[in-house]
Amino acid sequence: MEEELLRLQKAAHEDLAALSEIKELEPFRVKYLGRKSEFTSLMRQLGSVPKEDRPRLGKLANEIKVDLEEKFSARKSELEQSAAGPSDSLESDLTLPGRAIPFGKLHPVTQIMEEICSIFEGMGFGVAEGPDVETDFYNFEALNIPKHHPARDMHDTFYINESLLLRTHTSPMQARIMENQEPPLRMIAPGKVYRCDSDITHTPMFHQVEGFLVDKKVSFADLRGILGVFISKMFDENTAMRARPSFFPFTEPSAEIDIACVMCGGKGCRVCKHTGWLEILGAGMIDPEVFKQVGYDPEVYSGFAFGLGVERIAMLKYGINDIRLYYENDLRFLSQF
Ligand code: 2NM
Repeated sequence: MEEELLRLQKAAHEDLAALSEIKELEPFRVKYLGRKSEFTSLMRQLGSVPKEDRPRLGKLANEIKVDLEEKFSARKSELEQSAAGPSDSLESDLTLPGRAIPFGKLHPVTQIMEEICSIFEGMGFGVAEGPDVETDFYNFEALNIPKHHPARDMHDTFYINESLLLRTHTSPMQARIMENQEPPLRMIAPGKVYRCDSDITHTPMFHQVEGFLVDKKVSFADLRGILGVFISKMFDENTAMRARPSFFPFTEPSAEIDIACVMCGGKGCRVCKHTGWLEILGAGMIDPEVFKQVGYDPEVYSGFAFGLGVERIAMLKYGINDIRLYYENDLRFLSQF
């Protein structure tokens, strides 16, 4: 009896390993596990074996039955899996095109800011960033804008308390640099600035790049030279520029720099309000009062400084007419640049 059982188990293992198609599964089941199988009839004969052998043989027969059932169902799922084939499971269809990974990109304001900085770096300027929260002293006092000076009204300042505020320009950083370093110096200060103002050409936060150059015998011609190179690299190479007299508390004389309108080339259009010119930055020769504040001798040193609004330059370059578009986070707008 025991030999019979083990022989049957061995034969079943061999048959099972040889199975190669789903349709062979059922005949195998009938042959080895069905009601009329040799195995079932051996089980029936258990009743007639000597009483002392019955428990041992019964246990063995059961173990073999469980073993065959397990191996049968494992083989069954193997065959079903391979019959399903790769085209039914998307993950392994190697002919499908890959899924594209969308790339992010820099904000248009960041792109223009980096372009401006790299043009000035190309002319030997260093780059320094300062704190957004400034003291009244560096934002105003050191730049020749004392308390109650009417120029403070121009800035629409966000105050934090009596002596702290959100910087209204990045020039406080330049005052800090002049306090700590001796000329010759040429630096730019890029960054966020804040003014309480909001319409289609103003947002309460915007970006500026301000720069300055200090040495012996620096003149207004140097200012025109450096800014002329900047304009020809930032816009078309032959873009015309002009300087108009203006006023800033920290420069004397002061000027507003215009370029020939990028839309009409100077003929006059809606963008330039039919003047043919666009204002792109403010500049001037640093006021001797600023030099005194930072401890430079205005008899020995002179220098020029300038400031430009990054959003405005990006608007002119890309033909954008509403500054608020930059800050609505609409990817349909942002992904165009
Ligand atoms: C402007 C216009 C004119 C300016 C002045 C200075 C400093 F700190 F050197 F005095 N930095 N930037 C300046 C001069 C800024 O923005 C329209």
